[in-house]
Amino acid sequence: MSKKPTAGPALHKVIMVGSGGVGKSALTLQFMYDEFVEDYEPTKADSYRKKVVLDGEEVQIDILDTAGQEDYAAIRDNYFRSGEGFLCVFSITDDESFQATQEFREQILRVKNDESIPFLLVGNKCDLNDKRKVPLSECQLRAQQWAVPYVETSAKTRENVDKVFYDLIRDISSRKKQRQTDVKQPPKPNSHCCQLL
Ligand SMILES: Nc1nc2c(ncn2[C@@H]2O[C@H](COP(=O)(O)OP(=O)(O)OP(=O)(O)O)[C@@H](O)[C@H]2O)c(=O)[nH]1
Ligand SMILES: [Mg+2]
Repeated sequence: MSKKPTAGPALHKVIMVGSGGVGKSALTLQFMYDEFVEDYEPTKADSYRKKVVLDGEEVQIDILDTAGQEDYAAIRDNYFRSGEGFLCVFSITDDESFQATQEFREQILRVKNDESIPFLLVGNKCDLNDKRKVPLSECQLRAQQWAVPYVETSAKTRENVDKVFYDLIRDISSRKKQRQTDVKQPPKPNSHCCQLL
């Protein structure tokens, strides 16, 4: 008797976005391998895959670490299209990188055409609080305007590193489950429609 093929663990696709040097690769490598990379080597594009247990269920997370440097801006659309969720990273020590998140957000919304795409605003390098250039209140205000969570991280100390990845994949996963139930349940008959007497 032929067995039904069993589906593997769900795969969730996360994209790291943000200006050059804010710590996208450092966050990714800390999450993947529990190590902090001191050297700055600008990324072109790197992808990673990891199995994790999310609320008791095994899932796979696919991380695309994109280039922040402007030289690579033209290829971003293609990368963004494949994303199911985004970590939009800036450095709390660099106001320009905070201002740039506005453009990243706009580009993501344009490419995905979905206002409620899973998305976290991430203020990285929070271990360098004494060099902070972006007030916490400004970060929180922007996140509130976008209706997204704001979390501060440090790829150096590992603070909130797991949190941002897990919160994002939880959001991606619950949206997928919601869509599946929407498909299974036919729309309820419209209570306003006419009845034949
Ligand atoms: N103190 C501190 N340094 C960090 C942190 N995250 C990253 N860095 C440092 O900042 C520099 C840039 O980090 P990357 O992760 O390479 O930056 P990126 O965003 O990937 O840059 P691109 O690949 O050019 O887009 C490196 O020297 C890192 O060691 C952090 O949380 N705290
Ligand atoms: Mg990088």
